[in-house]
Amino acid sequence: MHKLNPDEIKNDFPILSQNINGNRLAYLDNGATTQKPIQVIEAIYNYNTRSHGNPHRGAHQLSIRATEEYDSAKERVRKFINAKTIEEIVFTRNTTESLNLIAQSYGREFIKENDEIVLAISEHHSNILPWQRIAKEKKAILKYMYLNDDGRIEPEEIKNKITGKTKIVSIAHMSNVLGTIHPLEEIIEYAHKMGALVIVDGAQSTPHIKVDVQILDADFYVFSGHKMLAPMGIGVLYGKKEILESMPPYLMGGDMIEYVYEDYATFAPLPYKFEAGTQNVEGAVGLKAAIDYLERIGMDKIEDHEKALAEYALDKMFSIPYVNVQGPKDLDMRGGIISFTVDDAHPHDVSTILDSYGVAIRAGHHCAQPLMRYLNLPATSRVSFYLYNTKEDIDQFVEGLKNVRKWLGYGS
Ligand code: C6P
Repeated sequence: MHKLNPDEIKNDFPILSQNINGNRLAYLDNGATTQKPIQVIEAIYNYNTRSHGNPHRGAHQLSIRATEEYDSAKERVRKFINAKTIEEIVFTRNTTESLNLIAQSYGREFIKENDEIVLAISEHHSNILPWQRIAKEKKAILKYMYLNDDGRIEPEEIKNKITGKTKIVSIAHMSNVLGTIHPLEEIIEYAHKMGALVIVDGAQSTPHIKVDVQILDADFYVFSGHKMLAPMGIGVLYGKKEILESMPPYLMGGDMIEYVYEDYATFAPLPYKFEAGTQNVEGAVGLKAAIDYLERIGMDKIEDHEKALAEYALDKMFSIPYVNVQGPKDLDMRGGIISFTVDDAHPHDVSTILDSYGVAIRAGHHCAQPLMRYLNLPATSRVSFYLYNTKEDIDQFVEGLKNVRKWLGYGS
């Protein structure tokens, strides 16, 4: 199997060819959002110049074309994650909306007093706040699986926290802070044995590793288009058909109904029951083009490439005495996200200094304050890789990193 060629791939991304602060741009903030290849930009342009209309609502050609584009994007997503039918694919705005939909629909309907909801302490706020709200409303109990010193969940922790009272386990496939890939197979198997449903936040995994929802057997799997080369404003909620069917609608409005009477309504079949209001067709078109692009390169190659970049970066970072890398040491347990701190330097300063070297990274609490508190850190700096990143990007980052303490007035 040939490796992917990131230099060739980079040519497809116009934004990456510019200089920032007099330096070539090394874009290492892919955990926050990714850039778009010309193929995605052109697909959106073509849609807007040939096919734009309100889908499912007109008999005229543009409405029909918009409907076809929207539905074919849904089929493309179904195939990408190997869902059984498009009834299991709901388009949302993003991961956040997908998680809120599940909590507000499934949670409101089925969670009862003293039921337990289990999360990992490493969750993004989007996978904590919706559950805090439901737990408070229903007098349910929120429990967390904690991490070991290596940033991983131990098998005993899974068995200690998931019990016969657990109704929901909601966990990220990959942590957006530590890059940890959580042991989903074990968690899902055990949770199902205990009678709980499992929701997987795939915001940081779907763009980078092959996901097969049938093999995984998660009950829900959610992700955002903008972290996988597509535009902002389009996200996905996968749910098993029989579970989605048992859930009430989340938002009420146009296109999610069957019949509306003065004081009651019946609802459209799946997946439209969960898609109230005018849909983001150009987002769906962009997502389809993004999936075409990723699959043309090959998800296996993308994963291998990012692992190689992580290994290359970690090697260099471990050799700098004042750089402290967070998360698993073992490459098999992590993806292409590396959080770190620099002695005597605030992560925001690290990020600002690196920006002057043309290196884009993220710093802060990464919308994971409970994890930061658990790690006893106010914030971290974070690099996150994608298919277009090169060893040259990492060399540029490491070069800047070695200068951070000098900028702040320390000798080295
Ligand atoms: N994390 C980051 O820089 P939205 O904003 O809905 O597309 O994604 C929310 C979200 C949910 N779960 C995980 C694991 C995530 O990483 C994110 C987004 C970005 O880490 C922005 S805070």
